[in-house]
Amino acid sequence: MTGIELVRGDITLQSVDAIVNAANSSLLGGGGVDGAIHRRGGPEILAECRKLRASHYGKGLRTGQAVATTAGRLDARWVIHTVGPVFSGSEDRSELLASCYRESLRVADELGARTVAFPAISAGIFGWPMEDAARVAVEAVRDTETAVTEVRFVLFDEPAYEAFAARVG
Ligand code: AR6
Repeated sequence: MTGIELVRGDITLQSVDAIVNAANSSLLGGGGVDGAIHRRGGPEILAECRKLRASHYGKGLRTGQAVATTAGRLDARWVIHTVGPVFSGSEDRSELLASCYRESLRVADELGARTVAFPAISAGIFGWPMEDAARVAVEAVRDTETAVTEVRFVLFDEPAYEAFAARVG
């Protein structure tokens, strides 16, 4: 069974098998968690992302999909990059957001990762309201069959932590 842990803090400081990155389809880095992961993880991560782009994702990694690289200097074995949907007020994109969690766990299973840290995907630059991002995240993890034993949501600030705590109970 998968246990859900909540931590308030910086995901780049976690010791886990895999750290999930809220990336963009270019896989070439950005702001938010993505920037922090590449900064602390070092250039090895970007080098692998570039290779993946050249070999498989010339058109970019699609929204809701996930792919793994080395974790470079982070205290983890892998970074799993996933692309969340940009929030839309007119269209329900929650299935794509749920897919980020499911696909990241599927990749984690392929790797043999047992402990996986997630940020609140799409809840920053991509504009998803935190309460709803937490609902989708927790439901998606609970609905996924996986050999991962611990999913750790790492929330950057108190409102994010509270939103997830309200869902996890
Ligand atoms: N540790 C944990 N959570 C963090 C950290 C950190 N070090 N830094 C930020 N957060 P975001 P998105 C929180 O914007 O919305 C990038 O440019 C943040 O407060 O990182 O999926 C990518 O390249 C928020 O709650 O990801 C994409 O272009 C949550 O992590 C785009 O941003 C997610 O915020 C992705 O946007």
